[in-house]
Amino acid sequence: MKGALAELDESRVDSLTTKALEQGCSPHEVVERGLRPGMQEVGFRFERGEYFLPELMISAEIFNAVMQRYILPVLTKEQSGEYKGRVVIGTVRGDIHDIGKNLVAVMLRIDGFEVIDLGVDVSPERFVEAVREYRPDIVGMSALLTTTMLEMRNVIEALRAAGLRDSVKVIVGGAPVTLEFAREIGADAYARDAVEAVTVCRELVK
Ligand code: B1M
Repeated sequence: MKGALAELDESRVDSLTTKALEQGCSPHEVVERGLRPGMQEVGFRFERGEYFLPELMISAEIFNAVMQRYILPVLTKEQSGEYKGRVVIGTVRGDIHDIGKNLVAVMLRIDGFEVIDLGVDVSPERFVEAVREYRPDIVGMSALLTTTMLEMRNVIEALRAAGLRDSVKVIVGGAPVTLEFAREIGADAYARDAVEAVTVCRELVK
């Protein structure tokens, strides 16, 4: 699946996804062991100059299509009814990567969280405004660029300056983000992937 996605071969990704699900792989395994490594490989090819922006965009389209066709229908069947809390989530300023953030939002909704998705390229001011407006339990930030992950610190600072930092828990994630970085900027939590994000958010609202 990784190879098929890296080759941008949508019909093969389709058939391998179907096969994996039929053979009992969980949607999470399909994403984390097949699709996400495929996207990483596309990224490596981009770094090596073998792929360009159009290939990155095609990989994102294939990923989203497979999610819509196969993964989401299975995931939504697993929906839990119990309300767990409210999360405001967004990709930070300067960053338009949203696939990982969307996946985290979907998994949180399925687990019973109410999710307010602010979208991409979200400024610290917009995060602050949303915390005032929605009074969430948790603020979630995603970043995929080593440059934009630094915006996470600005959001936390802006929340502090607005006197709202103690009213919410902050969770951060995204490919370049680490637990050490999360600690350094004063976030409450970090998650490596969407499933871990759900487990961590459950802990944060306890
Ligand atoms: Co971009 N891009 N991209 N890109 N892109 C990366 C991130 C890159 C690593 C590729 C590479 O060079 N190897 C590289 C960043 C390098 C760096 O900063 N060190 C890069 C670059 C350079 C760029 C541009 C600058 C390229 C250019 O214009 N020259 C540009 C930047 C645009 C911008 O944001 N301002 C750009 C643009 C794009 C597209 C728009 C074409 C497209 C995104 C489309 C979209 O998102 N709608 C794109 C893509 C597709 C990628 C790669 C190939 C794939 C990203 C992805 O969707 N992965 C990516 C390579 C890579 O990831 N290694 C790359 C799949 C997804 C499921 O994983 O997002 O990691 P991920 O999410 C995971 C976890 O990280 C975690 O859970 C998710 C699910 O498991 N997670 C959280 C994410 N958010 C979380 C939040 C949480 C908790 C967990 O709590 C709140």
